[in-house]
Amino acid sequence: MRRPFLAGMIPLLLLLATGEAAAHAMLDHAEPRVGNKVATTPREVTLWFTQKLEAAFSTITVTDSAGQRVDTGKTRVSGSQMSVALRPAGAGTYRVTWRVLSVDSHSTNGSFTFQVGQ
Ligand SMILES: [Cu+2]
Repeated sequence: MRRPFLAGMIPLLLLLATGEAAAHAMLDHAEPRVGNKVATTPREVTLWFTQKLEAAFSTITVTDSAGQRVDTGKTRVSGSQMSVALRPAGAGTYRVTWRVLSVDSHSTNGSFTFQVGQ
């Protein structure tokens, strides 16, 4: 009986050991992809996180090469995913800045860029 019990404990201990680092909502991936180049301005930017988000305190802002806001200001949150629509804008480097509050009440933030153009 002893061996199966220990074997069962190991994944649990690993989970507990890494739980602290994995506890916050971090950016998992994005569309457009982080650092990627797309031909035309996307209609919206969507971010996926490692944890569910609190809608009231989670926002995305997107600025163009001139630093002007190009997002509509209405971030939509659904589970661990959030998106914001973009106004039509030209070629250049876009910066996506995000701030989220995860359901465990920790806030995290970050930013990345993507390119629009041929
Ligand atoms: Cu956390």
